[in-house]
Amino acid sequence: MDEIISLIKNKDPEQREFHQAVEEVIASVKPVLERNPEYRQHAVLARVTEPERVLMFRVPWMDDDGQVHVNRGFRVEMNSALGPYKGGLRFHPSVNLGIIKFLAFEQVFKNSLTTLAMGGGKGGSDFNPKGKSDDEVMRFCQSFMAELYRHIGPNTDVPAGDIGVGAREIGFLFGMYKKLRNEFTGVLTGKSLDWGGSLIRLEATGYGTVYFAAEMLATKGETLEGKRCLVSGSGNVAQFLTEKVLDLGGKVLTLSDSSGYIYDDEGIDRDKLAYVQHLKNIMRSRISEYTAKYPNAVYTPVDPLLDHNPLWAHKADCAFPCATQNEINAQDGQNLVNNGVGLVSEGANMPSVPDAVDLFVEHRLLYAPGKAANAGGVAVSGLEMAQNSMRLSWPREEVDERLKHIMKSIHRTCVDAGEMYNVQGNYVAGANIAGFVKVVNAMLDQGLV
Ligand code: NDP
Ligand code: 2IT
Repeated sequence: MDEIISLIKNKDPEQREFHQAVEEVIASVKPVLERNPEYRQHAVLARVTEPERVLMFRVPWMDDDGQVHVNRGFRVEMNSALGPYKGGLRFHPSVNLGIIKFLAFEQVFKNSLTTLAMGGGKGGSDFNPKGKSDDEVMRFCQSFMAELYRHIGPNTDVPAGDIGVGAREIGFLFGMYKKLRNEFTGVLTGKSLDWGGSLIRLEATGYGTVYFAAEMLATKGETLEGKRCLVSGSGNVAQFLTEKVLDLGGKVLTLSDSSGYIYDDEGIDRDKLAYVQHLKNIMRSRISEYTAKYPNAVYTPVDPLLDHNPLWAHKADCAFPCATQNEINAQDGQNLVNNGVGLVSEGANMPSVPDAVDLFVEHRLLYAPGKAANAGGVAVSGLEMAQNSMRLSWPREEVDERLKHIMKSIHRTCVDAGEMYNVQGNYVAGANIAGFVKVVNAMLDQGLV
């Protein structure tokens, strides 16, 4: 196992996030490899950590002043043992191959946990949609799809949204795919409801992360009622997570963006959440504007010199990181533990650094890693694919019931895998083991391909 990790590091030394994701999974599945010596002969670790295909392409586009720009596009088709490659597209200036590979790797095991037939992939670009006009975003999306369309399809690879890719971008991408292929198919998920989208997809990641938290609390005979919650981010996942925490009687104290965070001791209620949605989704403005309307709340800008994020240093019961990878560092993890936070459910992908994860496990927090807790988003994408195949759309209640059922089943699967390998209560090990075993067994069934 050490050999595989050093091989991966030597091959692509700059891909730190990918190394981090691989190291966590390998540490968890050690007992599985020891119990199943045939896995070694079949080199399952080497195979599962090498993408089936990596696409990297030039994306030229023209801004509103006629100036040409060039961005880099990516799609990592990581593993198709369980179904077509499935996973989101991220548009953010920080995007590089290492980040897309880590996200694609995580996606493989996440999708495996959903119970649906989906392989894993991820893509995106270092394009920054912030401050761009709708026309500029459209031209960028069209150029991106002018290359991507030849690699994807409803039975091959089905992208969706992630950071910086929402309904607007999915619309532009879908339109271009349809034009180039002359085909109206379910090649993307997260589509608008009028033309093939699924009810609840918009809400699914946030709702699912809270459903998973509720399942963990239930193992202790507790609920979210009255719990004080810290939430980071203010995008798609954070917004609908907040809504579901409110539905279940909890109180959300914080929201953030990459510039800073707001703390509202009275709690962010439904009216305040509607205002946040207006600010972020319609005005495309900053979370700092919250205090203009609600002056009792406090806005704190990000201080890059500080060794911790003060958002995670408030007294609370639960924490829901919903912004980005490695947003909870070791000091933040320690602050959460010191302040008596008993539950961390990750809406974002890999938001906690390994030292923070170790602290959560050591202190026996109810800690759900992203690949289990945030799987509701891709699960409802899977349900969108199913509805598209049938050319039907299910009512809201039905999709929500299926989502709840899937989150319950992921929770049970993690608990069972933990028990089978003597790591009771460790959802990281449980999720990695269960996700991994299903994928590698499918790979072995399908021969050396
Ligand atoms: P959005 O683009 O809707 O929102 C992202 C939020 O996170 C914004 O508030 C953004 O602030 C903040 N953010 C992004 N990058 C950074 C950064 N480097 N530092 C601090 N804050 C940052 O994305 P989503 O809500 O869809 O995604 C949030 C997380 O959830 C991601 O980790 C994503 O991978 C994960 N996820 C998303 C799913 C989905 O269905 N959408 C499914 C499963 C996981 P700002 O506006 O300043 O950039
Ligand atoms: O990280 C994720 O699971 C997503 N961004 C959603 C992927 C999807 O295909 O819906």
